[in-house]
Amino acid sequence: MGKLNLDSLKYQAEEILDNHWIGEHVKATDQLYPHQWGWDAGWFAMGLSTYRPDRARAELNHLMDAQWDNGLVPQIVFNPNYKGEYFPGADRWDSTVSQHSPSHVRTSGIIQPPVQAIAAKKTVERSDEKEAREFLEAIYPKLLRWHEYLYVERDPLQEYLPYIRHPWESGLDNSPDWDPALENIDLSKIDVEPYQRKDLNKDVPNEQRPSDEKYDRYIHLVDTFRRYQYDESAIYDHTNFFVQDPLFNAILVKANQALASLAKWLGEDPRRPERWAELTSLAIRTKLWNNEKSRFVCWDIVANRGIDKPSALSFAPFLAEIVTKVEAQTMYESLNSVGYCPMDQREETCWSVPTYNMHSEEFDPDNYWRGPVWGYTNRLLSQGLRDCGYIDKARAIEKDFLALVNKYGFSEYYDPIEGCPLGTSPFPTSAAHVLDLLASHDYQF
Ligand code: 9WN
Repeated sequence: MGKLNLDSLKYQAEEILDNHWIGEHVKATDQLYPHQWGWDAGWFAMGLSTYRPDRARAELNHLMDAQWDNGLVPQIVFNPNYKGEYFPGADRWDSTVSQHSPSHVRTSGIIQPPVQAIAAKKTVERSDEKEAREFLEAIYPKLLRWHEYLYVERDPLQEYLPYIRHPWESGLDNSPDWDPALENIDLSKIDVEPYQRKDLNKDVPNEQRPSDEKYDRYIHLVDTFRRYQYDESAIYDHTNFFVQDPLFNAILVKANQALASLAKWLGEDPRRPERWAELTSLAIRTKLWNNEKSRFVCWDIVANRGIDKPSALSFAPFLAEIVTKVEAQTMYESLNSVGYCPMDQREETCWSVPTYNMHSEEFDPDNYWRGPVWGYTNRLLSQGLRDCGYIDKARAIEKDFLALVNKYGFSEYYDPIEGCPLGTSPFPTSAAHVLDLLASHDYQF
């Protein structure tokens, strides 16, 4: 591996975010995703806060301004200037059918992992005190409402494990984790209303994107949510994709902890988010740990069974230090094994962390979330490993991501064997990951 010029990476990353800044927020990408995305907005704020905290605050404010009055923070806030460029767009979602959606802006009717409180905490820490306070006083109640929505509307079993009801809500759209639960939808009995994908034949080869068969299921879910006017209990009665995801919930634990410390900073009572964090940690450990396989799994609520897949997502509970020392060591050994590119298998024969075990049948090095290395998962896992004391492994994962970016540019994802860039490029979220990483640690590579 050539020497890493970290100053140059930082400069390039800032330039990408600046070039995608459209006045109020970062455009997720020029062609493929020309709107504001919920969890990307959080990651952008983490990156922006390292050099333009004013923009980090604006990014989060723009997203939270599109919050629904039941607390939902949308996966997409549509920009009317790019109407027709993304599918499913504002018309297909038609958020106006919900009594809860905002009237000044159009959004999708699903969510993404709740990273925003974590981003708000970093933004506050990197802002001047006066601006931080003004920002936080306005955004704190919205963040609290957002978490409350998850516990009230998304947890009908009252287990403190909010569900996702669409694979896009995980952020890891077509991970094999969702395949069994998507099978609950019997396509032979459904006429999906006609649609035309907008992600194909663009700047990304079609084989790197999810299949048409997956899209039929994704769009069927969207159409059903709209038909039931985004009423959560009607959706629960009439659809059958409901999954408790360890990654989503580990992020929620971390976000609750961030919210609790923001509450203290403001002089508010931190006990609600603290309690949520404790109860969700406990629920992940009790319900989602598969003792036989020694790993965390997703839970399919409809089939009432665990979905046991060897994906990067199964290591997520590192993130919130949910594991015991013994479980942590078992998970570490698995994460540092040949299926996920161990530390001693170097240089450049593989790159960590593949999003799916490379020795599994369903592994695909080039297809989206079915194998490639992504910044989001690298960032989350390395943070979790650091928190659990696995510093060398965390640094190896961070170094791999920085080296991939250094060698191939700021791509959306990368082939874990060849290392080559995949998806769209430049990808501003990868730039944000790099900036936050460089601001968080001192590296001597
Ligand atoms: C659907 C914006 C988003 C990311 C997701 C990533 C991809 C969208 C799509 O792009 O998903 O949300 O159309 O494929 O999977 O993680 O937030 O960058």
